[in-house]
Amino acid sequence: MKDYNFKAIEEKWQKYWDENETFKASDDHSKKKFYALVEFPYPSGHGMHVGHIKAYSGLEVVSRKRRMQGYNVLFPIGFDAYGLPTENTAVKDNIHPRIVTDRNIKKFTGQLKKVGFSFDWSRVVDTTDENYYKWTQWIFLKMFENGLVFRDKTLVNYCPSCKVVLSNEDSQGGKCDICHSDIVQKTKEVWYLRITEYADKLLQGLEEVDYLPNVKLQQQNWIGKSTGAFVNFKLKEQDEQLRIYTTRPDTLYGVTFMVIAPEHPVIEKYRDSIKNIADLDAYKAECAKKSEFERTQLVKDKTGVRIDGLTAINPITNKEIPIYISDYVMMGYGTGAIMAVPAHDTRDYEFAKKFGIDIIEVIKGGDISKEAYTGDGEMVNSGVLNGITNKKDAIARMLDELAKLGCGEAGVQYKMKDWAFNRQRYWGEPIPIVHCDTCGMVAVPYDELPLKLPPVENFLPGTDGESPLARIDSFVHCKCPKCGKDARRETDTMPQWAGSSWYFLRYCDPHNDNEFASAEALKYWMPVDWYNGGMEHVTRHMIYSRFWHKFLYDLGLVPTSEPYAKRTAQGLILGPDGEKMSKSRGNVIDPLDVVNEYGADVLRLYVLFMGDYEKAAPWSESSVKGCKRFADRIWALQDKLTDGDEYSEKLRSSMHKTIKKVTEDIEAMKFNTAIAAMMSLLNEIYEAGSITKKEYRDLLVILYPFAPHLTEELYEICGFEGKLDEQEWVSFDEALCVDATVEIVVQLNGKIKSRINIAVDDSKENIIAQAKADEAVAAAMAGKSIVKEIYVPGKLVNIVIK
Ligand code: ANZ
Ligand code: ZN
Repeated sequence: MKDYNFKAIEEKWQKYWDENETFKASDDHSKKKFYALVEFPYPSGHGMHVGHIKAYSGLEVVSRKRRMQGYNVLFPIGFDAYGLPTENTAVKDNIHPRIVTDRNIKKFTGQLKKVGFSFDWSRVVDTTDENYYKWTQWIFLKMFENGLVFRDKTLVNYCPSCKVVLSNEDSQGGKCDICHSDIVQKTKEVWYLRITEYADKLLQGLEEVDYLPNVKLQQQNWIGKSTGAFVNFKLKEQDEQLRIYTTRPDTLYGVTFMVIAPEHPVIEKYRDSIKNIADLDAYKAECAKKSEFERTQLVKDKTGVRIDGLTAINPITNKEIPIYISDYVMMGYGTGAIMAVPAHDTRDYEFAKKFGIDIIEVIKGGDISKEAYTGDGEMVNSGVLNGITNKKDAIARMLDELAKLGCGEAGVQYKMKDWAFNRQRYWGEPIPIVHCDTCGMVAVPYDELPLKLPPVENFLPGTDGESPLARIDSFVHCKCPKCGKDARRETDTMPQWAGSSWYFLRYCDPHNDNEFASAEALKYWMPVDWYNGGMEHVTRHMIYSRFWHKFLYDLGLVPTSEPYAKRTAQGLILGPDGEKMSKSRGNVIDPLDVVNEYGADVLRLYVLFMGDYEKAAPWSESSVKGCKRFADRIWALQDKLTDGDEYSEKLRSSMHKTIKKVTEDIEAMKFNTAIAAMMSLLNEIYEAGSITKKEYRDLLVILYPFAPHLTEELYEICGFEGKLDEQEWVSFDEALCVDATVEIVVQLNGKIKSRINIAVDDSKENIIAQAKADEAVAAAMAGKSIVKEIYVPGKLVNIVIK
């Protein structure tokens, strides 16, 4: 037997797969297809992380198995390459981001190949490639044409020292990530995509897909649909209505005050008639310093200021009620104004207690002298609603009433906001819009796409938060595509989420110059059958891409309404210390170190063996060594090989059971138990002392998706027919997988005395007789009389003695 020289073996097979394009998806659309998608990496300068390996290894195993099961498998990879780290390296080292990106992609490609992933390397996409972002711009223009793109003012995080607009991630804790000075909020006009128009479709679509329950839940919460009513409250002093959003119109009789967000425009509008405007201004200035999280999530005393000079009238009772401003009401949700019902809303209750406002009970069931009652019950003090005993009927009745009075109607609200779609940096897709004084915003004509990123000398953002593109006169100055007059080009670029919003479509037909993908290719490959990725991407990325896909579906450009039929997620790999891996902790494991020391097959086995696939698990060097030992022992089986095209008597049942377990566990992503089953089969083989050719061959087949290099090599060494990757998946006989015998315990007065093997289908009498005949049991029973005999099938015999 030769030594297990994993380095040479892995190199040999990687070269073979590369040269033969073994994993290239076929264009034969008559075959049954399987499209497995993993989240394409951002090619950072640090190279691959072990997290990438775990994320890709799951569907890697499924894909290899599916090919053996006769599917035409599409398992593509690409690079999500626009983004800040690359740009920051470019600025720091004064190298063009294109060069940095190419260098990083090369590094990632080499690393991915070294792990032996069976990606289709002929379909690699790079979001920063002109032939790719041309279509990102094209889809954006389609959205623009269809009214889904607009401009609006927003507050952005701005660093007055660096003079740049920062993302939330780059300005955590209110400090600039680059220079650590205080961030200020600055008003800026930016681009938005009207994703809220798709809120209902995004919600409803979740009913047709097979996502992990937690993935669905997170998306539902992100969309955050709320059903309620809009109600208009008249102002006493002005000819004006204050509109509120409530989920509880049934509590209108209990409204004793109103609260509006400190930024509510009504304050500016009636500035001159508000007597305490200085107090309001001061309160508002305090609020501007706080984040939404600080305002709404932190437990703290309620604060606020009553508006002196504006009074509201409850439309149902016609009573006058005071209006306050308070930071617990947000301008960005509903209408930025609420009707407050202190008896039945906890926040309103705290506020009323602090400010000495009336609390009127309208639902029976609690004790409002102690706290707000938020449960259901009989309506009281509520005019037309009195006597109704449940929320649903009371709401319906109140909606009728509001309609009659003409002061309110049912409505829905979403937590999800429109998507701020812009960056003021260089390394992103240019937004293909021209500003013309006469025509307004004009789309760059489709035949001028891609609108290329111009070469620049200096990638640093411009002052006042302008993109570096704003400094390039030849880019900015252009003619209006509509009227031909002088115009200015938009200089913002798209956010990092743009390119990943449709990459799964490009994989279907990546080299198409005329369309983002042909209808035929899309019809065959879509939807993605199985998408696996991180839990951190199930809201933003997945919602954004489902939105783009649904938009294209509405235009008739993609064949399915949902892009992903199934979605799973892997758990994090923690450092050996059980903490999140990070540079500063010094607990980062480099996957390439593991490949060099133990081999790619061992790395692959280990990341799948380390625990439940979807749970977090710490790195364990000793367990890596355990996987290496397993690989070594598989290799050494060559020496135990005997002729025989059948399973041996001894191993037959174990072979069938293991094949069944591996076959089923892969589908359920229970990779760890699949590997454990092969490990225990291996132990049995060593106990048996030999292995037939047929047994070895079939073991190599089921181990192949996990450890493809090792198994391909052994398959060749043993002289089996063809190449392993061309073989069919092995089948098992269900009848031979049932346990014939099982071990049960024998107890005397409830204490375990012995264990015996019984035939599962044996009679109760025989089994009890067998138990009593056991040496240890018989000895302990000598001279005692039997009170009772109990048999729990397949588990135990208990004999009660005196
Ligand atoms: C009266 C009321 C009575 C309310 C009651 C609740 C309970 P969701 O489910 O999240 O949609 N609200 C409305 N707009 C708000 C804003 N901009 N900032 C803070 N709070 C706001 O919650 C809707 C409820 O949150 C609304 O229903 C309103 O208070 C409050 F017994 O109106 B409710
Ligand atoms: Zn024009």
